[in-house]
This record gives sequence, C-alpha cells and structure tokens, in this order.
Amino acid sequence: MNGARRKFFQDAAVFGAGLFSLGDSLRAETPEEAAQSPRENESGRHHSPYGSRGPRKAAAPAREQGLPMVTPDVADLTYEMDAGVKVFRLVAQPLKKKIVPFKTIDAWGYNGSCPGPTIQVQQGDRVRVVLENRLPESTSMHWHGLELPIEQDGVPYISQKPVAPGEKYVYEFTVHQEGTFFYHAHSAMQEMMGLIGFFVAHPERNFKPHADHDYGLILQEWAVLPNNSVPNTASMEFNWLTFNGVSAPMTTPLLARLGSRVRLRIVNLGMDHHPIHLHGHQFVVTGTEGGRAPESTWYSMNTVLVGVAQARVVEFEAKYPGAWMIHCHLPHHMMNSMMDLLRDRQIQTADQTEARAMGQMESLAKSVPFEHVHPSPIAANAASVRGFPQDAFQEMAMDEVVEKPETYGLPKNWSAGMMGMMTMVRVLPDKEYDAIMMKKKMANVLANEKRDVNS
Ligand SMILES: [Cu+2]
Repeated sequence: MNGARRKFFQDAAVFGAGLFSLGDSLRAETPEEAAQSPRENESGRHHSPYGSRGPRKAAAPAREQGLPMVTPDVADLTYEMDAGVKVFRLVAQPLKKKIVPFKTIDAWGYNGSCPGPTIQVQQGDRVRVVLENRLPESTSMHWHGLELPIEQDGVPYISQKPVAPGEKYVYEFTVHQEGTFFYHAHSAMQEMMGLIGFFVAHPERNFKPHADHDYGLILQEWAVLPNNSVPNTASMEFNWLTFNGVSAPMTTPLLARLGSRVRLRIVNLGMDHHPIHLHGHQFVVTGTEGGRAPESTWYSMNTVLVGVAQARVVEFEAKYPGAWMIHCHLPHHMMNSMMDLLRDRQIQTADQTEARAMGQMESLAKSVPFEHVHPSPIAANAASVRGFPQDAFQEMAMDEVVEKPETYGLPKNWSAGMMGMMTMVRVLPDKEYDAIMMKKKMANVLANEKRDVNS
C-alpha cells in the first residue's frame, strides 16, 4: 500500500464507517487515479474512454494508455466495440442549457449536452460515429483537424449529402494522428448554436514530461438579448461567454495537486479570439490543433491567444498553492450580462449618476431569483461620483448556489469575483486535495444511491 493510498483510507475513516459499506468500486482507486478518471455522465456512472472492459486487449502492446482528459462540466462519450472498431453515437438536438444560475438558454447540442460529450480515442484507433439528426434542419459533422478520407470530411454537398432531420449518418475512419481536435456541425449558424465537442486522440507513446492532470476547455460565446432565451446567431456582439457551456461562477474549478504538472487544452469555436490568461504561474504551449509541438518551440508565457478554430495545449508546473484564475482577458469577456436582468426595464439615461439609473442597476441586481450579496463596500458619496457604478452591483456573491465539492474551502464570497469566461485552477497541498477528492466520491456515491432508489 503506497503512501497516497494509505492517506486515502485515513481520510476515508474521517467520514465514518458508512463509507466502507459503499462497495469495492469506491476503494478501487487512489485519489490520484480518481483525479485522472474521466468525468461521469449524467447518470453518475464512470465511463472510461477505454470502455468498461478496459483497454482493448487486441491492441498492439507497444501502445501506452494515456491519461484521460477531464472536461469540467461536460461528460465523456462512451463507446461500444464492434469487431475492433470503437463505435460512438451522437444525437444532434435542441436542448435547454443553464449557463449561470439565473440564465437558461435554448441551445443546440449533442446527447443532451452543450458542448457535446467529449470523445477520447487513441492514436491508431478505428472509429465509427453514428450521427442522428433530431434538429429541425439538415446537418453534418466535420472532424476538425483530422486527416481522413474526403468522404468523411462532413461538408454538405462537397463530401456528402446533408443529413436530413430524422436521418442517421455513419462516419468511419482511422485516427493516425495524436492531438486535440474537435467535432462540429459544418454550418456556421449551427456552430454558433453550440454544435461542437472535443475529439481527443491520445498518443501511442506518452509524452514527456509526464502530465499529472489533463483538462479541456471549449470557448463559446452567445448573443442572448434580455427577455430572450434563443441565441442570436446573426449577432456580431456577444453578452454571454462560456467555458464548457457555463459562465463563472458556475464553471467547475480545476483541481491540481501541489507540485504536479497540469496540461490544459483549449479550443475555440466562436466569433472572437480569446487571450486566455493564467494567474501566478508560467506555462508553455506544448501543442496546437495540429498536434504536439517540438520542445524547442516552447517558451514561457502566461497568456495564450486562442484564435477561432484553433486549439492550444499548455502545460505548467502547479508550484504555488492557491486558487489561480484562468480566464479570457478581454474585459467584456470577464463579465456576465447584467443587462439581461433588466427584463422590461431599460436604463433610460446616459447619465449613470442619475438616481433613477442607479436605482435600476441596483434593483435589477436584486431581481435575481436566489440569495446573493454585493460584498464590496461602496463609498458614502458614491452617487455623486461620475462613472459610478461600474462593478459595484455586478459582483454578486452566490457561493451556496454554485457550491460543489470542487469549491469546498474557497474563501467566503469567492463567487463575487468570478464572471464570464473564467474558471480557476486550485493548486492544493495533499491534505486539501485528498479531502476534496473524498467529497467528490461521496457526492457520486450519494448520486448513485439516489439513482438506484429511483430506478
Ligand atoms: Cu474572450
């Protein structure tokens, strides 16, 4: 029994003997292994990208099993094996997507998820994807960055007939590359409705240096006017910015053990390029949408511009404990749309110091349907200062509303500082890291029990 494993059992004991009635599945993993497990789907079951039967035994023994990527707030897509082919199923469909606690939009996605569930395969795999179209219009699927036969490229009329509503279409190809790719509908407006997902191909041989954590973020932007729930895909301006389909503070923090090496893959499918900034650490770009970048090209930075249709893979040593922001640095992309709360009201004057305008700002902030606070103090003479308010009523702390194991232990009102295209990497010493992993396990167990009771 190694140290981490022993530690796990010590922590487990703190949670009481009841834990040990939970079965072998809970005990099967060390926290480290759990951290490397792919996220669970809605039903709470684990789904390895290598399938429930483990890595394919028939595969060439030279292939090394990679560390699965975790896509916070998005599940992995499971597959079935059919004569050596990994078979995935994607259903394109309209769905409701809650992007923050006070905003749900009518997006389009796959399998009830927007962005769609993450596909993870290994270099060399033969892959089949059965696409079913439950959209009200024709669609097709493009495999962005993959080198495959033209018949599989997913461009309507050029390489295939459009997939009509109610129809299925089968794509099949061999993945000879490694890298961070994505799948998306090859129709501009459908892309802007959310029809995108990760397609990650793990290398046959693991890269060096070894990464301890592997996370993925999909950048999207939405134009949803007040009183509306349908994104305006014709807009050139965007008021909602999301990582993996949610805006901060709903984004689930990334967890990293202090001293570990973190890989972060970022892909962008919107109308803007996003400078993604990491606090407190330096990273190197180790890959692009074309695959691994040679080490001779790596140099230190802390902001990487992720252009439209690009993928950037960065890696860093999680050296310093703390909750470190990861966010787009465009100022308007670090905000949620307070204007959305205006509903039928509008600020009727350009003079923001006017009492009525301020009153409206304040009252719209109060109109959200959950408990929150504006924790920052305001000067007694604030109303007489030109330019006020700026962020005063925007920063709404809603810690309880967005609470989850990954937010455990954050300072009070942490959520007031989190908006828009923003998340954080929590670099945690062993004790805190293990405690949160334990909380995650407990939450999963409870969810599974609830499901079993209901079924
Ligand atoms: Cu941005």
